[in-house]
Amino acid sequence: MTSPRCLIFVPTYNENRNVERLCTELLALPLAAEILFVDDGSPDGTGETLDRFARQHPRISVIHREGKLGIGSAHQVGIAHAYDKGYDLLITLDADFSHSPSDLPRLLAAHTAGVDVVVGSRYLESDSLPGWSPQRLFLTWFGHFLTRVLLHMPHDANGALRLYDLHGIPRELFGLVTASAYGFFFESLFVLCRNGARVRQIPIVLPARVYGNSKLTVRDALRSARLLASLFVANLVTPGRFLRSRPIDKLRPELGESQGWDQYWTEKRTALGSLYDLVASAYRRVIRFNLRTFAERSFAADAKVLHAGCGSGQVDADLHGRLRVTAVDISARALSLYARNNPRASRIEQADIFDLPFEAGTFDGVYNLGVLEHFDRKQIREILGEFHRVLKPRGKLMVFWPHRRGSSVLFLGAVRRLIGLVSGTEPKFHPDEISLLGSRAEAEAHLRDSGFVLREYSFGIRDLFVQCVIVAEKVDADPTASRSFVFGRTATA
Ligand SMILES: Nc1nc2c(ncn2[C@@H]2O[C@H](COP(=O)(O)OP(=O)(O)OP(=O)(O)O)[C@@H](O)[C@H]2O)c(=O)[nH]1
Ligand SMILES: [Mg+2]
Repeated sequence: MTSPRCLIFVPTYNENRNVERLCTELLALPLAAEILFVDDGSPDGTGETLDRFARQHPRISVIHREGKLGIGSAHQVGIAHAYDKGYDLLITLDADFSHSPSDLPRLLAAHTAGVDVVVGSRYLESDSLPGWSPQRLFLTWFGHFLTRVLLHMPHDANGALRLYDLHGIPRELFGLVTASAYGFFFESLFVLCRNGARVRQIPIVLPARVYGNSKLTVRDALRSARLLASLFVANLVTPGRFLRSRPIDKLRPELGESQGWDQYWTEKRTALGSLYDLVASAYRRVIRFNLRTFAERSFAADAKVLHAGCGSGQVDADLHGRLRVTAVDISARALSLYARNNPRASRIEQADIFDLPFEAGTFDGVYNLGVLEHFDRKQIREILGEFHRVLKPRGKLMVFWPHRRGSSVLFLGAVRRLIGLVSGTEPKFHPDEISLLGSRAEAEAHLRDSGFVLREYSFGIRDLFVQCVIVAEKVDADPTASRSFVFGRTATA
């Protein structure tokens, strides 16, 4: 068996007094690894020193960047390079000798079958942080405490001494990491762990740097704290955001502008938007249960069902074990969220619910949640007509439709007016809801227009009086035939 190809990566910024010795020690290790530096235009001449070494030693190479772009973004460059060049393993470390090159063989030895990441940890043994100032010690311990409690990672998530098994880790996972500065370390380990990476730790001793200055500023620490808080909230509200996406089966760019829905599905960054998301996520737990209950009652096991207007699909996850779900939406952005939240969906494709790309009689069932209220009566009739067409005879339609006097409508309306009074402008939490449902009779009228009969209507405590749940059945072959029949009877009456 050939031994794995290994790349050692080191980011540098003003490390001129360290890199010479570092290169010497790395080259002397009993490893046939290549060594890559990413230097961000260090004013102290680090880049030139490294270039000199690279000329003398073919195993060393240097990437120069224009200015100080951040330690996290430097690591991303190293990672991309390692994947691009087909390395099997990537080892990363700091240049300031807080990570000892002599630890690298131990890091490699800890990489056994089934291990995706090996992390050097300062917290496995006592006295691992000699020579550190009390402030730095406190900051380090506090950071570790927060990543353990808020992100549920028992590891030393803030260190750079790591080994990545590039075959075990899908490259796209690093694309989910957003931090360009020090937050990169805990964010990347968090994303890897959320996607099932197996992490092993080895104890390391991490002495304070001898030469040069720390590049960690108060601003960096605050940025990390903000990122940590936002990861914590996002993990509660939209946990699927951190998961590797399943590919979308078909995109239709010819559908063009998504009528503003792409913008709606772009992650909200405002404080108010986050608050709305937090409330919505609590409610989703209720709706998820309700959806599962009604879906079990309405659709037979293994039924082929269409989720028409699937959005981000945060409540769909329980359905995929029992049903074969095809999910469609006009917004490509929504579909990428759906794909992350629902890796087990049968099919995900971009489509217009007014013009579904499926043959007549394709599905046993059709469902959606919070879609129809955004359209006017004529449009609802067209949409239901399409659902009717793609359903098999006696196929079921299940719709979650917010009620005009639903608790969330009343609550959000009051919040909006209150904020409007205080700030002068009323915020908009979601696209306009022009056709909220008022009664069972209204639901029946909409359905009758399109060739369905109502089988079940529910509005109650089970979902805290938010949405009506309607289950209907396709009763005739063609809604236009149904209408002429009704008119005919009226004419003869
Ligand atoms: N390319 C690049 N490297 C950086 C940047 N910021 C820091 N580094 C390097 O990243 C490694 C870690 O940085 P340090 O300043 O030692 O950060 P630290 O280890 O958290 O802090 P101290 O050990 O207290 O100095 C070192 O090799 C730095 O030279 C950057 O913006 N770009
Ligand atoms: Mg350091």
